[in-house]
Amino acid sequence: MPTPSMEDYIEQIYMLIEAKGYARVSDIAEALHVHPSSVTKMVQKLDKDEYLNYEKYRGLILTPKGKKIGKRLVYRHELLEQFLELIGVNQENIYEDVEGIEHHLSWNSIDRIGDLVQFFEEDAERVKELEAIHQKAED
Ligand SMILES: [Mn+2]
Repeated sequence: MPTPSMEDYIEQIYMLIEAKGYARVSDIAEALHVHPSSVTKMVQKLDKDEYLNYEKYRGLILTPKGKKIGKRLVYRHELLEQFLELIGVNQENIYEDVEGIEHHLSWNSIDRIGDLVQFFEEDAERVKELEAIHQKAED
């Protein structure tokens, strides 16, 4: 299993490749607000653990194992954003909150949160009822 920090890198690399077709060390460093030398170090570790193949000057590609987990990590992030939005968390808190919790939930919890999001998505009335409770708590 990747560590939380490895997860952040795999997630970011997956998103960069999805968006641009490639992920450069400098792009990863910028996205994660870290120094390029930290990226190089982590990328070498991810290569060793077979999440990606890295060749200096030629760039990196995710292995099937890296792609599979990258996809799940991006799904997890998006699901948690959807969940927080659904329960009425203020927009300005959502991204940072997801970054704070995403690595610390089991996949069991993620899947159950997925069920809950689905429960609300299936019927807009349910969302309205939840909003009513939220409103009452705010009053
Ligand atoms: Mn994330």
